[in-house]
Amino acid sequence: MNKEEVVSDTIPIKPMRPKDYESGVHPVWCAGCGNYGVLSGVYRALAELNIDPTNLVNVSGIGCSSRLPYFLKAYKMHTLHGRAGPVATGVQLARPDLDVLVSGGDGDGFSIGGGHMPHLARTNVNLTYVLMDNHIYGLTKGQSSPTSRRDMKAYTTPYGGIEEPMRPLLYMLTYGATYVAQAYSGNAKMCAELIKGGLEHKGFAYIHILSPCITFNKVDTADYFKGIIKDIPEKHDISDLHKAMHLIYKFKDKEPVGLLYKSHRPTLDVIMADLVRQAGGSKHYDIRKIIDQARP
Ligand SMILES: Cc1ncc(C[n+]2csc(CCOP(=O)(O)OP(=O)(O)O)c2C)c(N)n1
Ligand code: SF4
Repeated sequence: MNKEEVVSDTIPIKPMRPKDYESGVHPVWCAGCGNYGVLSGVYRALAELNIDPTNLVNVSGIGCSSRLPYFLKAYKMHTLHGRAGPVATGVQLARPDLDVLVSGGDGDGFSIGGGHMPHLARTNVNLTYVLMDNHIYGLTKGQSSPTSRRDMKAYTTPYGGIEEPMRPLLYMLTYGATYVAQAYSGNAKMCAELIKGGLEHKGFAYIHILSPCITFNKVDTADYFKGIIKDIPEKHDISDLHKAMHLIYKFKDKEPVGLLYKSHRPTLDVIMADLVRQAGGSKHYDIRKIIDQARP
């Protein structure tokens, strides 16, 4: 559907408050789960931008974190494990006028969904991806994930893991994401600020949120996460990709929190619209011209 064909509601909405984005469905997360801070950050970011819930689509995969859309007043899709990104890409291309938010976990995004991540970033699809990283598979009761530390003993790795954790921020920078940020879920204000920036950004915005699973990850606790985070210095140049990567290495065992990188290039929907224009595409296009190409 072309943007012109979309009948959009242009009536200004009343000033929204964070609680106006509550869906009425009570969160099913364990008391003390880090994801509450992320949800609160999402509510606040949306309120600050006064986003109309009828113009918002929240797509998730599978996992505890992927339950987030149920708690949010928006159009929503709870899809398949690892597939939120591609489904959200379809939503964004079909309706570029909507705000598209993806939410999911570390296993969802970087294990089963890991094949999609590079292409979300490199195509610069205009959506905001909030990934809740608890260094474990929560919903399936505590198996190690691609971000688990090697020595963590877990459900299927009782003697510790056999491989090193991956580095999500470095991956996303390498894949070409145009907005890369990290926060800790205990700081809902920072979550809100970075999610807001992601929603405002035209392009693929990736927000990595360290979010403790108090029930199954007894190693990477809230205190552990609090101890490893370190603010990105104010003087950091967010437009310099090399400096963003360098900062991650410079911080060594610390995790940088704040906005790491931001740049601009055409988004997938804009490139696709240009392609349609170049090809003379229109909904009135004579389909026989295409079929005739196959004439013997
Ligand atoms: C195709 C498929 N494989 C496996 C599962 C089982 N499964 C459900 S949730 C999940 C992982 C959850 O971990 P994560 O994505 O890190 O989210 P969390 O629950 O920790 O928020 C898995 C493997 C599934 N639902 N579908
Ligand atoms: S199992 Fe872990 S991630 Fe899932 S709701 Fe409970 S604390 Fe949160």
